[in-house]
Amino acid sequence: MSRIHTQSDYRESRFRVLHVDLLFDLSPAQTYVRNIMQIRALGGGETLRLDGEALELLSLTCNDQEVAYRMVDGGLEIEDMPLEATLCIETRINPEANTQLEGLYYSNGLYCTQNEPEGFRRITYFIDRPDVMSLFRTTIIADAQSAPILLSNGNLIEQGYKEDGSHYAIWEDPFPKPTYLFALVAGDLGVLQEMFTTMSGREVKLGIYCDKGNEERCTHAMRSLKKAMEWDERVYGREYDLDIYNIVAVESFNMGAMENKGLNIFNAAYVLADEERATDANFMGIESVIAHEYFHNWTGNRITCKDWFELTLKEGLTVFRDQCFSADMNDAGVQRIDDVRALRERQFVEDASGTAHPIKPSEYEEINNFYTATVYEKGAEVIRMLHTMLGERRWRAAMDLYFATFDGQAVRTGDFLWAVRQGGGIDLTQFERWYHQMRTPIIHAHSTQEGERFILSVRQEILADTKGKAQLPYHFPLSFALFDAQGVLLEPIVRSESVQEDVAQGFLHVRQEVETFTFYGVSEGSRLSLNRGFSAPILMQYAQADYPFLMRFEGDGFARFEASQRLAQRVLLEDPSLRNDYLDAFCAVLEDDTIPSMLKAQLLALPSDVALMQAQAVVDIEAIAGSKKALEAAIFERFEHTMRVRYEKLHDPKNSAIDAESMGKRALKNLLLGYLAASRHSGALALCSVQSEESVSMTDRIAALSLLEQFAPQIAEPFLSDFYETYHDDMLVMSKYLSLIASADREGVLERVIALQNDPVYDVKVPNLVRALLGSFGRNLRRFHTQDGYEFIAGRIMALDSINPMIAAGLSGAFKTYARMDAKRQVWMDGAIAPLLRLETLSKNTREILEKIVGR
Ligand code: HT7
Ligand code: ZN
Repeated sequence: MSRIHTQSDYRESRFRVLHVDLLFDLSPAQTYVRNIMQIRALGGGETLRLDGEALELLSLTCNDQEVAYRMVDGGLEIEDMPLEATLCIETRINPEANTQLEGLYYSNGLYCTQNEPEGFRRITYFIDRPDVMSLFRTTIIADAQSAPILLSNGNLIEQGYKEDGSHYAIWEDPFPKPTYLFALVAGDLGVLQEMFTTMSGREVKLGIYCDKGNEERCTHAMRSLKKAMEWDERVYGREYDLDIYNIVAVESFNMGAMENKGLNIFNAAYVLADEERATDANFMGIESVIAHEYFHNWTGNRITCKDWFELTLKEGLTVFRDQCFSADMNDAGVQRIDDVRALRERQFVEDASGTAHPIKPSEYEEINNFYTATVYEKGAEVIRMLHTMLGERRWRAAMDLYFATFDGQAVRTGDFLWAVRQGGGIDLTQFERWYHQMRTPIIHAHSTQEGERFILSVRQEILADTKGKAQLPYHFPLSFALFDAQGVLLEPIVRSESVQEDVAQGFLHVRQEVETFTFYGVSEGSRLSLNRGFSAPILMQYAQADYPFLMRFEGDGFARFEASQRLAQRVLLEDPSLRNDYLDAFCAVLEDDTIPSMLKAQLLALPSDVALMQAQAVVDIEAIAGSKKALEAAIFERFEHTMRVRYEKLHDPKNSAIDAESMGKRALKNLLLGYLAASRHSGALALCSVQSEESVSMTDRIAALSLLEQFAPQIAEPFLSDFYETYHDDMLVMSKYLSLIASADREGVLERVIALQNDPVYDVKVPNLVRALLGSFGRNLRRFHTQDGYEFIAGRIMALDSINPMIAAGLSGAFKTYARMDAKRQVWMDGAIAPLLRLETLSKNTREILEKIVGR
């Protein structure tokens, strides 16, 4: 039976589990688990409740005696517990039948675990919550032939063979940890091993395990891991703490990766890469996810969450850390553009929907549904605002204090904010609203010039929450720059009613619902740039912004990108007469050879469909598609020749290197190729064919194939068949293939997607393939948003729900735009979703998401 969990439910556990001795005798359908726990009660005679799910209980003893217990919903209870007890519980589980991929599962010949947030209760009876931390010792027994590699957390202390052909390994983790960080892997794996010397001179053995034969494809991940380890030492003074750091790449995994102590488990998509089969985006993604999981060792593992309402404590902070790492490793401006784009496309959509929630949710039915863009990405933006307001030096002082004070504990965001207040010397009373309120604030700015005075007024429009409750204005840093008419940056003096101690750092503190700032010494004709670097997660409405000017003169990469997107958006949705202004600015950027290619590719791209959908009160799909087509045609008409010449210059078919320059050139070249191909002219399509044939880089080939599939399906066909023939054995490349087909805006996509479900490369039990085929179709603007599209996806959600509810709930997110669709499409969506909601057996994962979307 499901129920709503609220923050006020929290009661400290009356029991500590000091030590756990686990023994696994692995077999695909019948794994035996023995769990011996040393339990200390805070008071005598109390009832111990242990969580348990999908377990076959074989025996239970307390201090070597049979003990009475009661089976309850979701676990069992033992009354009258002594102060000290050794509980021994034997259970049997079926890893092979575990298609929901939580707990211990067996897939593709590999035993593997996923325990965050509540998977451990599917392995054995336990107090399965993040604030109960124990020392783990784990013995794994398995068939030596089929599972020569046996891994768990911590250090390997013993291994050996048994007479029956099995072997065993004993692992011991010296750090107390909650159950969600427990991990076990067993199978026949290859490994790439290297050493890392920490800042204090300790040697750490790094291992990346993968399917045999793929070891070479782990080198980028290994390089990324070492860079992350070095970065955390240099930037945060954090050193790794065990002698071993292992990563395992698995094919069937619900999420991107998992930070289990000393034994990270990764979706293979975030580990394996080589220049032939991975795209540039894959390489970047690997660097970032490897770093993210590594950074969790301090922000998540050493200091963890008191309960799951605190998820953003570890996730928001760790995303912020991985974003800063990626910015340091690559072009910081481009990184920021990518991060903000991802935030807007996922989190802003969520915040505008029925599933909106604060970064620290106040209630949940299924915690798995709260690993969201809001908790992660908006959570990171909240941390970034703190970082901006403190500056680098005070931020580091605050973080040092956080680590020193809470190491080894399960804490709350309140504890973290205490360290920020103390270390940073800042009042966060109003700022804390970012943790408890939802919806994206809309900031209306208006400016006037009076002689040398430039007056800016800012009004916060704060929307009500999903229950209609009014919410309050925020405190946030608003970065700005003023340029004179020639584009020279000014250094004006600012005055306002509120204290503005950080103007010299380039930002204003906005606190009131309405605030006015006066800038002195500003010459006539100056232009203001607001929310530079996206200093706050807001929707900025500043009608007077001079976007063509900012596209030319802004030095901040994000603000420049924003100007180009906003100008294009105005042309596309509001005022087609601005088209020439946009084309002139486009021309200036296209021909400016001082702009690095990667940034140029961003500046010349049109806003995505999702971005445009968000800008409309009621989504008008035909208008978006139609106006985009028209602007693409205008770009082609005016720049065909230049784009072609530049394409030829940038095209370097035998180069698949992943240095910044090569990746930048590919990004720009493929963007230009997109504009050329959209014309459907035979010359442009021929470029795509040639590129798909001669390029050695997967980025180039996928780009060319996607364009052919979209604009000339008959030409695409033989190339796609060839691609399929070459890579049909590679799940990661086949994911790209499925996604390419399901994303194309062409006739017959739905039929192709339906047919591909029966293709031998597709497997409904492999989440990557489901996301690639069905998830991509759910994001296909013109093809998904039809009655047939809705019904198809709803039907797939129903089928998936009994196999893997997390993946079914994830796919349900395709309907998140429900509240802003036109009446006709809302009726279609209602019709598609209704049978799901009528289904009594529907998982609480999927039900919670769909009910919120339709506003039940
Ligand atoms: N903490 C891990 C992610 C994770 C997750 C994601 C979605 C749904 C359920 C989940 N359980 C665990 C990886 C990370 O954030 O680093
Ligand atoms: Zn994380």
